[in-house]
Parts: sequence; structure tokens; C-alpha cells
Amino acid sequence: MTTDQSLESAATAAASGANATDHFIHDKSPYDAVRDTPKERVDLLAREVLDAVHATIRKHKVTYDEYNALKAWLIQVGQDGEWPLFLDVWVEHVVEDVATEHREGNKGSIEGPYYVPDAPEQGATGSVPMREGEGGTPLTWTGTVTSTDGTPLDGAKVELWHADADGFYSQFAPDIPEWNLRGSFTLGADGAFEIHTVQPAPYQIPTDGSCGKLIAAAGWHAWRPAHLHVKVSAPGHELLTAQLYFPGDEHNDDDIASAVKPELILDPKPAGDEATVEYSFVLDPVRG
Ligand code: MBD
Ligand code: FE
Repeated sequence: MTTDQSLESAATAAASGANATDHFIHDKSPYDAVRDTPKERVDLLAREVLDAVHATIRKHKVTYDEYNALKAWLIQVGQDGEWPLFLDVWVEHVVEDVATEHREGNKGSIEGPYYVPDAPEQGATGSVPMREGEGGTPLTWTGTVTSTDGTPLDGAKVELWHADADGFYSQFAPDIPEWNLRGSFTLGADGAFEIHTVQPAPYQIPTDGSCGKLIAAAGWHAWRPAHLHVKVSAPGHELLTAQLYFPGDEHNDDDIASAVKPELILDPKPAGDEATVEYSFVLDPVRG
């Protein structure tokens, strides 16, 4: 780790992790929603997770050396600020499945560590903010937001955020304009949108922090397929958090974050040096 290039990427990974931790604590109030959780449920969940850890230790005769390495690594995850990355890559997809299994509308996917609320508003037709000469194939995306009964959702909002062609997210990597490739699109009575952006590239999670250390030690890879992140909301409807993917990406079947679903793979049409795509969202009304 002595070349300029590796120092630069180390700084980037460390900053991404620490920034994700700051954003998580600042943007959400994670404890508020669970204030009334009964002791019995905390006891049940904590005990069963610990039981599973104990069973793994017994089954595989985990040694003191391995226990100490685990302890050092867990400490490092916190020091690196990589808990959001670790949890969103290896745990969130199951939480998301359970949370949305009742839905009749759109399939969702995980939020991941790099969402920022209140991206600049662009109206129903517009472009995400981008730099002059932003890398990646220009993409024009049209679609609608409807309820499960087919009604267009007046006032629906599509929030879009994604990495640039080098795999970096604004506000989490240095030297990118604050809202680059992040926009909010609020729709009219027809529930229709037309969004201009660029196609992102396959994405490697930071490899030079503690998550990278686990990946290397286990002989895994660090790749996610190229993806667009969205949150789609409308009055009286459940918030949809999803990701959209591109056909033919070699990591669609092999995503480190296990977050690809076949319903979320786009079907873009090349148009000269650009591409167009149609993809619409169906939201579930809030029931009860
Ligand atoms: C990402 O861009 C992402 O979407 C997830 C889930 C984890 C790490 C980086
Ligand atoms: Fe992402």
C-alpha cells in the first residue's frame, strides 16, 4: 500500500464507509420506531442469534486464534465505519424480502448504504444533475406510477440515485458535485415520467477496508451488477425501495449483495449512442 494509486483508493474506501455511518445516524432515527418493543422479543431475537453463533463454534470447533481474529475484525468494522456496508451487503436482502412479501405491486430490493433524502426536484420530465461529459451511455427512461388497481398516482415521487461510470456515489466519494446522479421526480395526474440519466457501470464494493478484508480472506468477489437505485412513493401507498439492473451483466446471477430479482431487470433498447428504456412501477395501497 505505498503507491499513490493505492493510497488514493484507500482514502476513498475509508471515506465512503465513514460517510455512510454519518449519513445513517444523521438521516434516520433508528431507535425511535422500536421504542415499544417488548423485552420478550429482544430476548428471543438476541438469544437465537447467539445460539446460532454458539452452534457454529461447536460444529466447526472454532479455535481461540479464530475467535481473536474475529474480535479484531469486528472492532475494525466499527473503526472503518463499515457497519452500514457490511449489513446492507450481507443481511439487508432478507429483511427486505420479509418486509415486502405481502405486496401485490412492484418487487423491491435493498436500499444499500448510499441513499440521501431530498435530492433536487426535476419535475415529471427531466435529467438527474450530472457533470459535463459525464461517463456512461445516456439513458432515457419512461414509465408510469400506478396503484395496484391501475389508477395513475397523481403526486407520486420517483427518487433516483446511482454510481457514476467509475462506480462512485456523490456525497460518499471525494471530488464529485454534491447531487451528481441524484434526483427527485414528482409526477402529475397522468402518473408519467421521463428521466434522463446515464447507464452506471458494474460496481465493486470498497475492497481496502474491513469488508474487503473478509472478502479476500474468504476468497469471494466484491462485485455488484450495474444498478439504478429508486424510491417510489405516493400518498396512501407503501414506499417502494428498489434497484433496477441491466440484462447480460455477469453479476446479475452472482451479486455480492444478493439483491437481484428477475422482475427488476430492465430491457433497454439501443438508439445510436444512447439507449431508451421503459419501466413502470405499481404501488400497493396502505391497507387497514
Ligand atoms: C452499493 O452501491 C449498494 O447498492 C449496496 C447494496 C451495497 C454496497 C454498495
Ligand atoms: Fe448501489
